[in-house]
Order: sequence, then structure tokens, then C-alpha cells
Amino acid sequence: MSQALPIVAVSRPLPGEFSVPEADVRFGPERGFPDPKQRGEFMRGASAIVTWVSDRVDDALLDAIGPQLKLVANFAVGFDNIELDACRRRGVRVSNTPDAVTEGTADVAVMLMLAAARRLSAADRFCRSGDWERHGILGPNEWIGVPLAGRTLFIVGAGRIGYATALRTIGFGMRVTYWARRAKPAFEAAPLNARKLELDEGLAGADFVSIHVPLTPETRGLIDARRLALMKPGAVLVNTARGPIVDEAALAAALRDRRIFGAGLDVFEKEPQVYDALKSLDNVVMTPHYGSASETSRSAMSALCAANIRAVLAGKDPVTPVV
Ligand code: 8YV
Repeated sequence: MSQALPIVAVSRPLPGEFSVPEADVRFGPERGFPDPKQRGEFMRGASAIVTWVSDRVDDALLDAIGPQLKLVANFAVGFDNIELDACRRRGVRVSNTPDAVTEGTADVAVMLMLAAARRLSAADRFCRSGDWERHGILGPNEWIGVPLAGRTLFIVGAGRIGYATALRTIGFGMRVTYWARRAKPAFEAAPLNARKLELDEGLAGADFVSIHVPLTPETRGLIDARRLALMKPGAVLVNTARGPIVDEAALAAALRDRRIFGAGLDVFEKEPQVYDALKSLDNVVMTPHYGSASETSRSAMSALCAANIRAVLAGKDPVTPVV
């Protein structure tokens, strides 16, 4: 009697190619499993699972899946949804998708910089709503935005996405500074020629701030009311990393009081809820945590999750290990 194939449980359908031959691959529904119990039932008996950023991987889920689980392949570069110690205690490996998400997310970071600098969302509503028609042709002193050329971009977190974002801004004639725990030679070399600054100094001197640190106990609330108050009145904050890194209530107050020029947000503290006070502001541009949602990035993420699973099912280490 042939041995049963290892089960690979994928919480939602994936884009592009996801090839794990010699396995029983099962895909969940497009909406995934909002109920953790249903997620556990779907994944029960799996040797490998693919999880989404909204899938909490904790003791309860790991117990529901069973002791045969070998790998949690997170469909994301961030892994704050996974309790790593719970996986370690069970000898379960964890992988993520670095590099695969980089270009798509960096595109969105620059998109949000431009959109916030020129108030794209408010301008679009101004046109669609008939307000422009009622207002009449704009005068020379109306809807003045913030330029990128000659301005300083401060990258908070000098990793792959931070580097790719900074690289894109060279074309806009921007200067780059950065903050990281350790000096990053790639940032300080050509073509970025970036300067490493302490966080407060970088925030105070920046015209644009782009957040690219992972969410950890150290970075939760990193950009708080005190640090927002350091920013220039004409400055723009962009966050494509994780919502809880920025104090959302303090940011909404700073935007309401025009203490900074604007913000571009792809991530929020309590997704998919958007902090109420942000919704009525005309100086924030928001997108639904879709940073890596480009054809190339998402296909690469699927392929990388599959490569990690194939490696672990073959008794090897994950290709891109977290644990
Ligand atoms: C998301 C991300 O997975 O890679 C990450 O950590 O947050 C993104 O790739 C995706 O954008 C939608 O949640």
C-alpha cells in the first residue's frame, strides 16, 4: 500500500506558480479562515502550511495541526503574526519571503510619497465630486504641494525594502539619510551616498520619512507623539512596514493640526479597520496593505514559499529561514 503524500495546507489561493510535487496540496478559500478554529481544522495533519499576514500562528493553531508539522512558510517578509517560540518548542521551522516582496513594496512606498506630497486622494475627490466645477479653475496659489527634488528622504530601517525605496528616489533628485542599528555600507556607498543619523536627528531634518523596520517589541510605537513633534511642518510620513510602529492617534492629531504636511499609509494598527480620525483628513493617502501586490512580487512570493516547502519536505533547511 503506497504511503500517503504529505499534506501542504495553504490558507488562501496563491498567485503565480506554487509547485510542490509529491504532496497533497490543499488551498483554503479566497477569504481565508477568519475563525482560528476553522483554520486549525483545515490545516490539521499538514506537514507544511502557508500562512498569510493575518493568520496568527500560536500554540493553539500548532496544537490543532499536530506534531507532524515541519514548516510554517509565511507568505510575507514580516513574521510578527508568528509566535516563533511556539514553533521552536515543537521543532517547527519557519520561513518568510524576503527579496520577493522588495520591489513591489518599494514601488508603493514611492507612490505614497508622491501621492501624499501632492494630495492625490483629495485632488481625485475634488475632481470626482464636482467640487472643482463649483470652485472653478485653480489659481496660482492653490493646491501647492511638496516637491521631491532637492529634498531629504530619511529611511527608518535600512534593509532590502528601505534600500530599494531610496534607490528609486535618486531619479527624483532626493538626498538620503537613514537610521539602522548598525551602519550599512551599501547605503553609504554610491549611488545612495546616504548618511547614518540617530533617529531623532533624522526625523527632525527630513522632508520625507519612510518606515521600513520590522514590527518587534523594540519598534512597536517607535514613531510616537514625541518623535512626530520633531518632524518639520512640511514633512511627509510614509509607512509600508507595519501599522503599530506608528502611534496612529498621535499621527492623526499631527495631521489634523497640520503639524506635518501629510502621510501615506499602507499599514494600520488594527487592519482591516482604519483609525476613524484618519478617514476625514484630506492630507493622508491610504491603501489596504497591498504593498507587495504586484504581479512580479506576489508570483515570486508563491515560488519562494514552494521552494521552502520542497526543501523542508526533502529533509533540508528552508531556503529563507526565520527559525
Ligand atoms: C503583505 C507584507 O504580505 O511581506 C510582508 O511582510 O506585509 C506584505 O507582503 C501583503 O502586502 C499583504 O498583506
